Amino acid sequence: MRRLLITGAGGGLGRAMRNRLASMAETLRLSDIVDLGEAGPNEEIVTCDLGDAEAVHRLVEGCDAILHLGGISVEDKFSKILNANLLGLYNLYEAARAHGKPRILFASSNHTVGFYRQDEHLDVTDPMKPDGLYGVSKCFGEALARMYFEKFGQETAIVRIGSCMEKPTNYRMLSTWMSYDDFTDLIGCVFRAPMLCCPVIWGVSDNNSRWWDNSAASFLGWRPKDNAERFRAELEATVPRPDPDAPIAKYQGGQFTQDPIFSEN
Ligand code: NAI
Ligand code: 15L
Repeated sequence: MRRLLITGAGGGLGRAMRNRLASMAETLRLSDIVDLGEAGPNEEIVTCDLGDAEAVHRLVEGCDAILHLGGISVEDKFSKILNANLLGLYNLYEAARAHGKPRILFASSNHTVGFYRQDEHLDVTDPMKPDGLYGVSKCFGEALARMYFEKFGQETAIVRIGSCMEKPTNYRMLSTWMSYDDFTDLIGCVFRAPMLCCPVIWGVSDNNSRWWDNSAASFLGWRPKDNAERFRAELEATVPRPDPDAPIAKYQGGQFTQDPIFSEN
């Protein structure tokens, strides 16, 4: 790969992936609205608001692949979600269409299905049940990706990430956690696959208590190696058990199901 664009490179996942993906392409083009520091030897840094169509066109030009992590990543005011996650995604796909249709990995979220209960097991054919406006924006993103695939042949891996962080920090994450190493391997599988199309993939490690069935994506050859179970004893020693009726113990989306609709004022 000559040039891999990473949007949202200044966020939690972007920062974790920056070094890990350094060898995946000759050049990493890193983009965000926040400061990304100095460019490394094989890096280019581009400050770009995803809501700015012209800037996004310049950002995408010359890229062979896009890891799209940029955007609002939690519940927030609708105007902010609208700019970054809806308008921003439209801008990204229009730019990709104009510049050779580089393959895209879209960071979707478990919050597209947050209102399923934790005792339900899902595959990618189950209807969406978003748990807030953030989740709805990811449903929009998944639909947009699918439309660009059907209409223009634009390939996207839609990855419904569970909780991708250093380690699980609550009991729910024993089910939803994905390690940085497993995500790195998944990114490699997505960008190396001879044919991708537009699959939905659950971004989750090989956790004993996971809720999501990834068999429809087995063609990618991604075999997550980590398991959140190894953190169970540490959690039990440090984190109190939640009330079984509390949202964090009841719904797959956990606390997001209880977030208010934020006022614009
Ligand atoms: P984050 O919030 O730490 O990073 C997102 C980055 O996007 C930030 O650096 C922010 O400055 C940038 N951004 C926001 N608005 C922007 C705009 N208008 N234009 C350009 N850049 C903008 O989020 P995180 O945790 O790194 O997640 C990355 C992606 O993965 C997000 O799309 C998130 O929704 C998704 N995701 C992450 C999960 C996780 O466990 N970390 C779980 C599910 C989905
Ligand atoms: C997400 O979609 C968020 O971006 C992330 O911050 C986590 O909260 C994650 O889901 C989760 O559900 O744990």
